[in-house]
Amino acid sequence: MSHTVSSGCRRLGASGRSAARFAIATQHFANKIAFSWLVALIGATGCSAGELAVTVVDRLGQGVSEAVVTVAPAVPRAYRQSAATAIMDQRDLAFTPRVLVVAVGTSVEFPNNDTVSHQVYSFSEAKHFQLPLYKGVRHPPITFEHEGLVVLGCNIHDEMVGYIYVTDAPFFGKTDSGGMLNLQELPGGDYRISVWSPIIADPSQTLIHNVHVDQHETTTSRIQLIRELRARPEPRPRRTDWAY
Ligand SMILES: [Cu+2]
Repeated sequence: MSHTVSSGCRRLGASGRSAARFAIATQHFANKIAFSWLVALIGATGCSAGELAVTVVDRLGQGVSEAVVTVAPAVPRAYRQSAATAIMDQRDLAFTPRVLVVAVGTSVEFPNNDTVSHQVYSFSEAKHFQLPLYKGVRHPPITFEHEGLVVLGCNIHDEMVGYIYVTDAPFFGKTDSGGMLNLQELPGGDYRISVWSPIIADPSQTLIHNVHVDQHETTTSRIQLIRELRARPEPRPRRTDWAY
């Protein structure tokens, strides 16, 4: 992994404020990037924050897409997260998106826009729930109050698997098709980057990297995996405690 810092201060001003609002709005739709209200406030004050560009590459240097990247201050500090909503749809006998990353406290809808009924469940420690067989009639959203990985299954279609990564980190998102994620408006300081994906096989301790973000700068961090990607995603936990 390497870190570099480029010079130059991107003027935030009005465009920065719209970017922050846009980022908050995208949380509702694509869950690409999340910002706390605090960070939005800092963005509104002008050029006082830095950017962090993270790239996740495999052993051959190819970008790894749809990897979850979370960035938290090395020294924990309080961030007030906004109450957010997100969507984990079901289409063509699959969860869409396959991987969703949300802040602790986010409510997630499971609308089922498929042509068949699904019975979605999770047995993960971070959240146990089950949505009785449904199609058309929506269940109320499920709120994820605890940090951790929630692995989704469907009781009808065993091949369906999806992941909700619930984080209390103030900055997070998923890498794009080139393995890149840009996070904006980070207050300067030391941060801890964590990476997760159902197809990444590296031990979790090697997927944590420390980085220093300077105000007014763009810091880049390239994280190269040491193991080959999994051919199949990590399996979901066995249904050992079916209690519904
Ligand atoms: Cu199903």
